[in-house]
Amino acid sequence: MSQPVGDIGLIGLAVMGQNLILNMNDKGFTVVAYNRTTSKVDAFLANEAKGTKIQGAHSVEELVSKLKRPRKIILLVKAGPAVDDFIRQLEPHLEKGDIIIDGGNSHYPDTIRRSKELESKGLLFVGSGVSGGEEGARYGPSLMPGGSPAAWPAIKEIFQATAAQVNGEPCCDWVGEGGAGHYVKMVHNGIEYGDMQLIAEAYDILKRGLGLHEDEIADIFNNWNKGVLDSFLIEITANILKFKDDDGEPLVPKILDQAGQKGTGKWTAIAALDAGMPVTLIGEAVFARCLSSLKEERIRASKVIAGPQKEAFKGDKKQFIDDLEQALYASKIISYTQGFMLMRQTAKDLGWTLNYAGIARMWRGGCIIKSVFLGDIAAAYQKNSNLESLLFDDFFNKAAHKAQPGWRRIIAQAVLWGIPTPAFSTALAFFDGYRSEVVPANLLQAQRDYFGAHTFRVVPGKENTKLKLGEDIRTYHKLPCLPFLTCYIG
Ligand code: NBP
Repeated sequence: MSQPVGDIGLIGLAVMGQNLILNMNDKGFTVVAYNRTTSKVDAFLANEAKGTKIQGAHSVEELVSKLKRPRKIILLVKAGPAVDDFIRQLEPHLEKGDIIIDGGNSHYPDTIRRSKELESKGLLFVGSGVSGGEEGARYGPSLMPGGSPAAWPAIKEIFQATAAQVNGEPCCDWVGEGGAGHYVKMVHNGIEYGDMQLIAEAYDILKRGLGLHEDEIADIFNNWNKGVLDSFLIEITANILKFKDDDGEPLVPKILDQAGQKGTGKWTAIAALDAGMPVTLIGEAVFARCLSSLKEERIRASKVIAGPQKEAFKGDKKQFIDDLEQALYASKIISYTQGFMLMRQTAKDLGWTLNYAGIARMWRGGCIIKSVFLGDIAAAYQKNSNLESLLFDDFFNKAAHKAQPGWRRIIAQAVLWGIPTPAFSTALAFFDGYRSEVVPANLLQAQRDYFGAHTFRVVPGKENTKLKLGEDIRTYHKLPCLPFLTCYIG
């Protein structure tokens, strides 16, 4: 039997799989391709892969037999049971130290489970975020691998060569243990929801507030793309707004305003609730999509619920547009602050060691949220890997301070106009809450204790408060006997 020549195998010849194989082939690796429906292997070899080094396989056994040791096999199939099915099919043909990589959009608890199961059998497992869609897969995605640490040295060369490159650095590094790769990809997707919602709100303010035409708004986005907001999403927004239908009218207003979602934003919001972290902007971005989908109800409501009387803008338009840029920038800082706080908390809870500067670098290219801004985040975590939040970093602290006046003016004006800004507003509410030494949770604690005897702690230095442990505040007010109010000194 001839010596195996395959550097890596890939299962799943849909859009992502085919493009990733072609990309890895371009980088000089010999890839062996397999798909459940094997006719797709033949079609791929006869068409897109014609004239390349790419090899085909018509069974899992044949795929494994064509790979050099340790075998590395990427699954790019529909997330869910298909991944478990393929793992079960592969296992009997693999040996200790071989590596299965799941490059699909798997939910991180599944990745944690799969890593544990395979490691207990001597195999290695990697759950890798792959971002950038079809284009990224073909020419350089952002790759976020995590799982069995022993797998990294074996896959590093292929992964880093295949990933997008920014300033000569690959948008791929080891993320961490267990489900860390898929977790970070999930947060990336959540942040993508947030960025998109912020841009949509800016568009709404310019359109309904200032009354600008799509062409004028596209010019504003093009300008913003030369400054602190320089990013893929701002760039494509300008292009989208310029796009005309056959009648010469902009296309965007003709698109039904009901946003779809595949669930990764929701996963991030749920993960934030589970971790007890205030990732409010991504949450609002998910809810805004939910609200958008209530189209018929909104149409009915628009007929019977009046907002404020619309008044033409009388201020300085140029100043307003500059303020809006700052509002978008500051809100984006808050969204990334929240996303990194979530990853930090989860890493603490699950015992992962995450490389935050590396994560920001991985997102600088090859993915939907790629931006210049991520270079500044990488620099912040490079300076201090223990940063509690980006707002403690000098650069972002100054940026948020500078943006603050315009950010407040924009939200105030939008409120007066009755234009919803859930993402802008929640970002500012978080900012104001985060920078508040005292928040009204003292009253909440008293209420909780009043009706539920939940107890509370007193402020250090106020230990001589009238109320002592086990005493009942209602006795002072001659109130009916509910569960007694208690406090303890903390
Ligand atoms: P799809 O998510 O559409 O999956 C198609 C592949 O899954 C085909 O190879 C298909 O085999 C296989 N498959 C299915 Br469907 N059910 C299966 C089953 N029960 N058992 C075995 N194989 C099964 O492909 P994709 O859009 O290329 O995405 C691949 C992965 O990458 C997904 O997890 C996706 O979420 C993720 N992802 C996609 C994008 C994107 O832009 N599309 C971006 C980032 C990540 P068949 O040919 O025999 O039906």
